[in-house]
Amino acid sequence: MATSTYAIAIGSNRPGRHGGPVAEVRAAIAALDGVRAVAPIMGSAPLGPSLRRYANSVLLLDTSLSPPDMLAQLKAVERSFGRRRGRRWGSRVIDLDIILWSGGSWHGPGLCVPHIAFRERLFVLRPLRHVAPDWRDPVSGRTVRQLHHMVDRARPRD
Ligand code: A4P
Ligand code: MG
Repeated sequence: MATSTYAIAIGSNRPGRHGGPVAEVRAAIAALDGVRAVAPIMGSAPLGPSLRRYANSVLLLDTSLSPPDMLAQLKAVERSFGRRRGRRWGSRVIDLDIILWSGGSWHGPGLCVPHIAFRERLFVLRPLRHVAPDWRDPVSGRTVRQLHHMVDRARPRD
């Protein structure tokens, strides 16, 4: 029985056994249960030391899993995709982060929801806006549309 909804961010900037980053993102979407909406897969410049471009998306899924159990399932998918522990922000076949949870906030060992950095990240907010523009961040009180607008406006333009 579905009791809550999660917004999950997906990122890849390394080829794996499914193909290039876009194929890895597609395969991760297919590996998750309860998926109800998927944003377009978007290319983005890397934030951090990695030089490889990312493929990013966001999906909404309905589930009865608690946040720690949801995270455990995401980590199991990451492992099955061959992700290895390495340098923080290093290249990765697949990265799955919990961005928002319909239950609001969750703070526990190794898990913080909403994701602490999502409000500043265009590579999360752009796809998130496609699937959940009206979802209100329980911490700032702003909608995803408003958060996206703020970051997009502050972005340097050439
Ligand atoms: N953790 C705590 N809260 C959460 C949450 N809400 N969702 C803990 C998922 N995990 C959460 O994450 C480290 C630990 O954070 C987890 O073990 C979990 O217990 P990780 O995914 O294992 O390691 P990481 O991804 O290397 O570190 P981190 O800090 O999550 O990196 P980010 O912030 O995910 O950044 N540039 C572009 N363009 N696109 C990207 O997708 N991604 C990153 C990774 C950097 N630059 C990028 C992109
Ligand atoms: Mg992560």
